Amino acid sequence: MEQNQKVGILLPQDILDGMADPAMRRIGDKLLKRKRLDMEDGLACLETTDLTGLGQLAFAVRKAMHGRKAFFIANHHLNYTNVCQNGCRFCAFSRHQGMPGAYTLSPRAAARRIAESPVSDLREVHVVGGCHPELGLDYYVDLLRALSEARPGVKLKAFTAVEIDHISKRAGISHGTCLTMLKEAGLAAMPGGGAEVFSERVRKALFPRKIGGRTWLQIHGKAHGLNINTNATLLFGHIETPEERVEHLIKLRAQQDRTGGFKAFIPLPFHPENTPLDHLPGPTGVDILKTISTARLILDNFTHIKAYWVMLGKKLTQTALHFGANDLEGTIVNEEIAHRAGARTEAGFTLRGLEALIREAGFEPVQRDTFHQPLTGVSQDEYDRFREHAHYPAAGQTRS
Ligand code: V47
Ligand code: SF4
Repeated sequence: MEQNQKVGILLPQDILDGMADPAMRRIGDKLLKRKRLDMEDGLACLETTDLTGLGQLAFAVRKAMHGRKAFFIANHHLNYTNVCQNGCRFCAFSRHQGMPGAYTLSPRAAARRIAESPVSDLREVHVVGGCHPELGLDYYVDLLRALSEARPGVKLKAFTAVEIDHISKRAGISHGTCLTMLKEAGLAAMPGGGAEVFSERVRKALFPRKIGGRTWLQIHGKAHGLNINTNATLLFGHIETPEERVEHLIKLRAQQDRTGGFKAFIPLPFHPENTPLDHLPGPTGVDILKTISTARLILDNFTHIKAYWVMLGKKLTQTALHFGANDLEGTIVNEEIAHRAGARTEAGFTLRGLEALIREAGFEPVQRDTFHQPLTGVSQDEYDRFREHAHYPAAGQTRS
């Protein structure tokens, strides 16, 4: 489906008439008329007590776009360093240089890890790390080159806009030059992390050393101009208000109208453990589902909404497929960021495990590539041949 193309949805009038919340009926009417939702609609979605009504609306949109397909990818998450100078208050992953537990992988060690990845048919490496105060442009170029050589043909979805800004500043070059050089070294796409919430109030309180929303959006726009597809995220369920959440979604939608290169949106529920915000409870399951549905409805120009199983857990991920999500991210292998902050999910899933998760939820699994193209030629027989257990064993913490 083309970006910026609003889909016609099927919502029988009796279903709309039966919805308990008049706001959900009004929004359903707008969707049928292909009208764009606004701040008031977004707030009504987040604040409704009619979770099933909201879910029906989001499911109708998801069904019109993707039928019962649910996408996933054979990928490996690699965090090359946890050393970071930003000290965001919601982060349990980063360490200051020299602190116990701080690590930085050499490009060779990172490449070895990917060469030895247990994912049988690896398609993508998701590469992110902290803003290291000493690594130079050469390190990032060498890292991408080493990873490309480790598993030729595998696509590198690398570096958030926060890292791009950091690398550019340290090298004294523009974002555009930095992205061009990294693209030449093998960067195929960019992940959506680092967006947090585009609210200056929240930024000042929780992550004052990180780039603001305007710069984050500019960098993604620049990447889109260079034919680098990117993703977008929202970190929610901490101190942000419902207005700030909806404003974030509306800003992403406006950027997508301008530059069109976003592939997927991933809502990230805040995990408080081991962070300075561990007194906060994190969002409830209902809030997570509402946020996924609201994103599906507001982001009419985003094709894919990911239910990130690492942060949602298996059961809520399966439910999220009924509330607007159509993608699960991937096999991942060894997730660190959410697990340091208390995620109780497995570190990774096998292809078979993801496929089973999707089927159990009543959907049709479709393996995809980094650019969200469905892969053909991966038959049920091939999955069966892998004969893997559903999860990878928890990886050790050894670093070089
Ligand atoms: O940038 C950090 C967030 C992001 C916490 O683009 C936290 O395909 C919750 O962006 N609780 C990393 N969230 C994850 C991410 C991502 C994951 C999967 C796929 C893609 C994609 C992107 O996680 C960080 C930050 O925004 N984060 N700490 C925490 N305590
Ligand atoms: Fe650093 Fe990212 Fe953690 Fe912020 S969220 S402290 S930028 S690693």
